[in-house]
Amino acid sequence: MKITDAKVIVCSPGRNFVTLKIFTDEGIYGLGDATLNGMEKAVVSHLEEYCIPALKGKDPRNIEDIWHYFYKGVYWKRGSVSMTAVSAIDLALWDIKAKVLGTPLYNMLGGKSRNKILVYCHANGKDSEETIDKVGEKIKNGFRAVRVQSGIPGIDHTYGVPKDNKPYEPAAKGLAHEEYWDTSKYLNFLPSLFRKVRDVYGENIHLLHDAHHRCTPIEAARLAKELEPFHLFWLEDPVSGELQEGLRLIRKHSTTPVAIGEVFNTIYDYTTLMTEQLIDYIRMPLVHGGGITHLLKVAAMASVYHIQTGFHGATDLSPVNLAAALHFNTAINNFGIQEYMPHQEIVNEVFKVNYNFTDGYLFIDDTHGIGVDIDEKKAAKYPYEKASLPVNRKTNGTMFYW
Ligand code: EZ4
Ligand code: CO
Repeated sequence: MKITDAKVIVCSPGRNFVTLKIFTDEGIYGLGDATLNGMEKAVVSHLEEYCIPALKGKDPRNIEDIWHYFYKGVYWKRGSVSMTAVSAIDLALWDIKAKVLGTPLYNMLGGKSRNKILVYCHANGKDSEETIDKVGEKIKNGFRAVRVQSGIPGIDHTYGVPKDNKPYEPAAKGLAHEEYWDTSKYLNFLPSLFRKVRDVYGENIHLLHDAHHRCTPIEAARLAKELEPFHLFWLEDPVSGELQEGLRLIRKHSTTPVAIGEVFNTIYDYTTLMTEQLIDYIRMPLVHGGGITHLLKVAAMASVYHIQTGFHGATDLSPVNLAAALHFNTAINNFGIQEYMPHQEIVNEVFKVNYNFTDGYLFIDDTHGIGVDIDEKKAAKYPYEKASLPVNRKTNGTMFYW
C-alpha cells in the first residue's frame, strides 16, 4: 500500500479549520486535524512545503516509522507548528489503517474500556449572578461537569467570558486585540464565586476552573488552597507550564487537583510533572500532541503516576480531533474527562460527525476509522478568514500571558 498524495483543506465555517487528507493507491483516504488557532497558515505551509512531498510513496501502514520520520528524522523538532503537522499526519494514518481493516478506531487502541465519555462544558457570565444562572442552565441541559468562568469586578475583559453574551470563542477576526489583567482582583474574587456556586448547586456536580496561565507559582498555591473547600474537579493551567518545577509549590499547599498542558506538544513537557506527581490531568490534545501514536505513550506514562487524561476540546479543535479523542477516551484505562465546547451548527454542514451528546456524556458510533468526513464543496463555501487570539497586558501595561 502506498500514499499517492495528500492535500490540506482550509475552511472557515464560523471559525478556521485546517484538515489534512491523505490519499492511497487503494482508494481509501484518511483525515487529520491540523488546526492551530491563529497560526493556521504556518501549519499549512509546513505540511505543503515539507511534509506532503516526503509522505508520497510511503506505506501508510507503517505509522510508527512515519511518526519518527517526522519527529526524530527532523533536526528542528518539537514546537507547536511542527507537532501539529505530525499530529495531523498521524491521525490521518490511523484513520486509513482502521478503514482498511474495517473497524472503528477505538478497536485498534485496545477496544472499549467504557461506552460513554464524560464531558465538561463551559458556563460563563459577566458577574457572579449571571455565571451562577449559566451553571444552572448547563445542569438543566444534562451536564454533570461544568467549567465556571466569570467576569471579575474591576477587570474589563476576563478570559473565557465574551462581551456580547455569545458562546465563548477564543479567536476574533483580524489582528490580536489587547486585553488587560489584574491578578490580585482575580485572586480576591474567585473563591467567593465558587462558594456561591456550591451554596446554590451543592456537591453533586463537578466544577472546574481555568486560570489560563495567569498566576505565579505562589499565587497559584494561594488560589488552589483557597479553592480547596469547594472540591474542584480540577484547577486548570494555574501557572504557565514552562517551569515544570513551579508546580511543586502548588502541591505543597493544596489538594486541589491540577490539570495542565493544552499548549504542550510532547512528553518532554510533562516528565517532571509526572515523575514528581505534581499534576492530576494531562490536557495535551491529539491535534497538538503528536496524535494517537504519541499520546498513547504519554497516557501510558501518566497511568503509572495515577494521572488521567482531560483533553483540550475547545471550538478551535476540529470535529476530526474530537472524534479521534472520543475513540482514544473510549479505549484507554486512565481516561478522566473530555472538554466539550459544541461547534456552531454550520460546522456540521462541512464535517459529517459520528458522535452525539446525551445526558452529560458523548457517545461515538461504529463508523470505520475516526468516522468523520469532510464535504469539500461545502468547505469551499467558507474560505479562510484571518483571526487571532488576544494578547494580554497587566493593567500597568506590562506584557503578560493571555
Ligand atoms: O484558550 O482553545 O481550556 N480551554 C482553553 C481554550 C484556549 C483556546 C486557545 O485557542 O483554555 O479556551
Ligand atoms: Co484552558
